[in-house]
Formats: sequence, C-alpha cells, structure tokens
Amino acid sequence: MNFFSKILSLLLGFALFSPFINNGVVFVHALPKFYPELQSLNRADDAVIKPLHRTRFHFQPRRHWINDPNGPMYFNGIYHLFYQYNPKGAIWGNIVWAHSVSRDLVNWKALKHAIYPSKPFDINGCWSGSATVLPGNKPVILYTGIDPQNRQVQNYAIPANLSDPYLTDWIKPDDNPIVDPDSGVNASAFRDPTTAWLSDSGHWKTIIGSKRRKRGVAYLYRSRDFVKWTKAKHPLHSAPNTGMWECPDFFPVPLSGNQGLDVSVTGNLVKHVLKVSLDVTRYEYYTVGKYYHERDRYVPDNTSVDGWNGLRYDYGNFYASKTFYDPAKKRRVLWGWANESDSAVDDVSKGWAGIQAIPRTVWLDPNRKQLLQWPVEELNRLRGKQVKLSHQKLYKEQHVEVKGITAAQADVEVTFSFSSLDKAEPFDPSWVDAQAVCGKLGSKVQGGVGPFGLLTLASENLEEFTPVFFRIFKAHHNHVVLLCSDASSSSLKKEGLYKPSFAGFVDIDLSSKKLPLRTLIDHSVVESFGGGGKICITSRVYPTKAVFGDAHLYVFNNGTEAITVDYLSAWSMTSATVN
Ligand code: DQQ
Repeated sequence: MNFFSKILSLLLGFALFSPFINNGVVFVHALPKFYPELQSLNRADDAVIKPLHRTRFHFQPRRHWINDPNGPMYFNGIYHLFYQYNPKGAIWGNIVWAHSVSRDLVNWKALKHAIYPSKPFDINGCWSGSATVLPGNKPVILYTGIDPQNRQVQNYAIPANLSDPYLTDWIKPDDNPIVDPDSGVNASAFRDPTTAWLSDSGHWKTIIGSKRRKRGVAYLYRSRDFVKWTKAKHPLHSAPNTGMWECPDFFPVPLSGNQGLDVSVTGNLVKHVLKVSLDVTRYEYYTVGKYYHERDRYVPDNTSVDGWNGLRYDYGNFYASKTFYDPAKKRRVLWGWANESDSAVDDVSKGWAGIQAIPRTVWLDPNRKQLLQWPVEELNRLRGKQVKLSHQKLYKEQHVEVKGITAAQADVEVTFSFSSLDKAEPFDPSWVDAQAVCGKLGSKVQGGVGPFGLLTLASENLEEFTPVFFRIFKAHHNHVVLLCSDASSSSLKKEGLYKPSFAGFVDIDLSSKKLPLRTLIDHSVVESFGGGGKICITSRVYPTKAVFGDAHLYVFNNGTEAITVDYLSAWSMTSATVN
C-alpha cells in the first residue's frame, strides 16, 4: 500500500486518530487523541473492569489506559518496566510513569507511580524516556516533561534509595530541565530521549526525537556529567518526508550470534540499529547500519530502506517500542505497545485500554540485513498442557482442529512443508504493499502454494476467526513470501472496530521447503513470529463467540498445493500474575 492508502485505511478504520489535511496530504493526529469528556474522575474499580478481552499473560495494568513502555532496565536481579499511564481513565491523558517490577519478565508486581507531574518542568505531563545504568550501578531516567508553556523539555530522575531493591521512589532534582528546546528546535516536537551511551572520550550521548518541517530528526546531545548537556552540531541521523520521529532507539548488535550488547559497545564487530516510531503513520521502522562514533554520524547500510517502506519490528499493532540490555542473560530485549483496535467509547466501557506485547529477544539475522526476534525464553514456563500433530497432510480447502488445549490462551509452534513451488501464483510487481495484498486475497481466496497456516480465535462454525497464514508467489527471479494476520473476520461486532489485514513480505530461504510459525494467542491478541522470528505481526481482536472455552484453533490450507504440518506443538498457557 502506498502512503496515501495506508493513511486512508487508518482513517477509515481507526477511531482513535482524527485526520487533518495539509497541502493536500492527509495526516493523522500526532499523539493519541485527548477526550476531555471521557476522562473519568473516579477510578474505575475492579467491579466495573470488563474481563472479556483482557489478556492473561501479556502485560497490562489492572485498569485504565496505557501506552509506551518506558525506561525498561535490569537492576540488581530485578526487571523494571515503567509505562505511560492515565491514572484517571481508559483513554490517553494525565500521563504519569507507572512502574512494575519482575524477576522473570512474565510475572509483574505493580508499584506506586515513579514519576508524575509535580514540578514546573513536567507539570503538564511526564512523557516517554529511557533508563541508563551509570558506572557504580546507578540508574538514571531521562524523560520528556511538558512545561507550563506546553514545551517539551528533557528531565532526569534518580532513585531516592539505591538500597531499595524495587527502586520505589524517584527524585526529580531541582536542576531540571536539563535540556530545553533551543531556538532551532520545534518545542512541540522534541521528545523521548534514549538510553545514553558512553564514548571513549568520556562523553555520554543520547538522542532525542524531533522533526524539521517534514524531515524526521534524531538530535544528538553530549554530556560529561549527565546533567549539563550540549547539542551536537549535526543530528545523529535524519530522513526526509518521515515526519516526527517519536521514541527513537539506537543500539549495537554483534555481527554474529544472538547475544545482546551494552549500548556503549562500538567497533568493527558490531552493527548499529536505529529505530524510529513514525507519528504520521503510527508505524515504526528501523535500519541496520554503521555508527561512526568519532563523528557521531549513523549511516544505514544500502540494504536498509530509510523511510516509510523500511523494515519493521512488527507489521501489525506495535508502537513506541524500546529495547534494553539484560546483562543477566546477555541479551537485548524489546518491548512494544499494542494499542486497542476498538473505539474510545468501548475502552471507557471496558475500563481499560492497551497492553504491552510479549518482550522479545532481538539479534542480527546471519544475513546481516535485518533483526530476528523471539519471545523471551521465560514465557515457556507458562506452557501447560501440550498437544502435538505430525505429518498431517492438508489438501486444498481443508482445515483440521487442534483439540485439547485452551485455544483462547495458547502458544503454538508449527512447521509447514510443501513438496513443490510449481503452483505458486504469479507475483504482480505493482504489489509493493503487503497489507493491501493480504486485504485483497485474504485467507478465503484460493491460491497455489498457500494460503496455509492457523485459524486462531475461531468460533465453531467459523463465523469468527483470525487467520495467520503464508502465501507464496512466483516473481520474475525469485519467490515472494507473504505472512498475513488478518483481523477482517475476527469479530461479529460491526461497529467501532478496526479490523486490518496486517501483513509483511519476508525475505526467507525456501530451499528446505519448510516454513515455521509461532503464534501466541491471548484472548484479544494474536502475536505471530514467522520464519523463526524473521517477521512478526501483532493483531488486536475482539471475538464475541470465539471466547474462553468456545474458542477453537485449526490448521488450514486453501491452496491447490498440498501442505504438510510436519510438526505442531500447542500448549495451553497458564495465566501470569500481572500487576
Ligand atoms: N507517547 C508519549 C510521547 C511519545 C508518544 C506521550 C508515542 O512521549 O512520543 O504519551 O506514543
């Protein structure tokens, strides 16, 4: 889909964002919309929280609105997750940093809010930011405050008591703000400082997301003491026509292996990744490239598209993401926000809105052109009853039920195989947008090799289902693999739902004639990892029939080429203890 049709589909479907038109270009609103009339002054209590679509092993607070993950870090054996939270209602507003802690990234304990508006430098909001653990094991948070003039300024906060294992209380020193928008910077587009890295020269460096007209920009700041910051002459990176860069993230990955690295590592044995969240599309993209640390310039590799059509962590509902380095397991872990796809009115009536996707380990694909992602290994501890299938043939128009697990709360790993690609449908070179192809062909239009995959959250008679499936096309010189997570038939509810046919093309070697897929199903979220983590898609869905014990899971094939389920393992997932 081109930029305009992407925006249009957002406008048609997504009630949360309202459009405005500028020079003939349709934009969606920058931040989530503020609905003064829907802000409740009374806390919704547990009695009014609607449990129907609440997740059971994804991160969410007990009630109200959440958005971006903030300042994730590991400190003295404990994982911390802060997040943007509205303590007063289920829509965006009154934003504070809520705080939860965990020993395993799966079970979480809620603490009191860590940072909330209280000083002139953040009186109108405590927006996104990051944590950096300074030498001597001292965490510091950098975050964006909204000041009385509604300017975006950058602040720091430090733990009140380093010997408190939970770091419950945070102090915002009086020398804040530490970075003001200077005259060359748009003060209403200057936010979301990254985890800082330390250079050989002894300078700390951080980037702050911004825009100059329509150019997305990552401004670079340097400091020796973490308090006095100076803007570098040049941004670390910028790209034309990408609009505001929210929540940038910048980190090294080793050239080989799946270990993570501390953010300060540079050199010839690493590449760097720069991710930005595009305010205009509400999608993110990242590039893999080289960081020239002496000049503080980042240059994407020529294999990485720098712009709207760049690589995405997730081709579905996943935004404002942030990684952190976990020194305990030597891995880099990615958090991302999966917003609701229902309406603001639905959210108010549910009493809650927003989840975090399952934290994912990320590392560089051996092809060095993209990242790979996989749910953190600790999630496997929730796996309960297991059922298996093997060597199951699926002829065209066939679906087979995977029985014996809780299909509304499950983890499924499957490898499909096919014996030939001869029947692959021709690929139309004008199909640049995977989501449009998925929307057009879906799972119901018969293909050659595919569509085949899973029917998740399916009602018994398939009035409702969310298919996650591959479809393989024959292009001029190669084959093109599409992964779709199609919400168009996910719910019988007609009004107020955004039901996109999310999809991405995946660069995958088909010589083994096998395609693996892992899908996490959790009541209102279907989170898929195709090709061993080469492509991820998260959908939010709201079934009315396929709920709890009435949800079913199937494998299916709707292509003329027979498909084999080489091996499938599905587990009922037990519920995590979340907040
Ligand atoms: N959310 C925060 C901003 C950030 C945006 C405000 C991204 O700091 O740019 O809640 O979702």
